[in-house]
Amino acid sequence: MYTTDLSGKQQADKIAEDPALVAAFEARVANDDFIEPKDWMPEAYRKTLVRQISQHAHSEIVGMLPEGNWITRAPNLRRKAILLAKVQDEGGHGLYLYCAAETLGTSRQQMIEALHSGKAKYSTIFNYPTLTWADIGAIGWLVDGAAIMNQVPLQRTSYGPYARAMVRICKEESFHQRQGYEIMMALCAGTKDQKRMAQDALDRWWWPSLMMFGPPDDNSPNTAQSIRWRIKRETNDELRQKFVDVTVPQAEAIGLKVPDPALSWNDARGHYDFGDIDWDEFYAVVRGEGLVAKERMTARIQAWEDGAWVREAAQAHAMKREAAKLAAE
Ligand code: FAQ
Repeated sequence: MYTTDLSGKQQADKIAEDPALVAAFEARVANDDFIEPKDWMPEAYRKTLVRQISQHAHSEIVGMLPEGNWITRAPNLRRKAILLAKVQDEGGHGLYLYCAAETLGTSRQQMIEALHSGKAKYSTIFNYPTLTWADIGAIGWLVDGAAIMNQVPLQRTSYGPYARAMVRICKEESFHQRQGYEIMMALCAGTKDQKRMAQDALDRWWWPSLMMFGPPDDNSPNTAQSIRWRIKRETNDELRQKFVDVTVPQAEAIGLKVPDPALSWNDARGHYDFGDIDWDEFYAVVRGEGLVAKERMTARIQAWEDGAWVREAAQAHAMKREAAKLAAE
């Protein structure tokens, strides 16, 4: 596991796992206090956070790629401007999240290296291709919709910097969700071919969107502990159910059919029942066997290398300013 750099901290850790410190930490979490970067925390809590926050950051950054492919092909100037702004927002989300993870003692460099070497995960959803313009609508509606469902509770996650980053991210994601749904509405109100494109996008993105919430609770190794630490506020299955419940009526409202023959409203439960998710597909994508996994990483590494001159220029500028400040003192 690449996560937190423990070098030079072994001694501190021995003291750190003092039961009195653990009890005080747990009492604060139980009291819904935020844990802040300088507070003592169990090493396993720190590692879990670095894992989740860095994976989240990588997802935002890799998530720019499927939509970025369509900036030059957006159907008009208005759609192009909106898509540009959305992709830029995702980049911003990645940056807030990398900053939040850095407060836990892992450098940005380590996290980026872990992504590029294939050690770090990012959301399975971004290993599916965007074949038509309707896919941009489906991503906004379903992928951002799933992201919000997962992220709203994270505004109350127990680690302060992560919770605060989520506030702005959620506001922007909800805007993204609406723009995606609006693209789908326009396509569904258009020609027969446009409506067919919208249905085809829903058919391809529905199941991968349900997979975004992670494995079922009885097969999720991290959920129970993360719920105890109040890192996660709701389980994978609870969030997936909420997503299905709000999204199905949205599909029906624009005349689209969710591609699940087992989908039906269950009056007794007050929820939709839905069909089995193909978990073999999910685990294959997690293992790096997604349809466009290789393309995504190649594009990501290329962008990183192409941007080297920007990072160098920014660093040279910062050093120049620092030198000027020192000279003036
Ligand atoms: N993809 O025990 P659990 C977005 C892994 S942001 C890949 O249940 P946990 C914005 C999991 O890491 C989307 N891997 O794990 C946007 C773990 O492996 P590990 C990202 C997955 O952490 C929109 C293993 O399976 N959002 O879309 C996935 O308790 C549009 C066992 O799983 C976040 O990251 C998956 N889908 O729960 C951008 C939200 N699911 O690490 C552009 C924050 C599970 O032990 C365009 N993260 N795995 O080796 C979370 O809420 C949680 O980390 C979960 C997973 C719910 C994703």
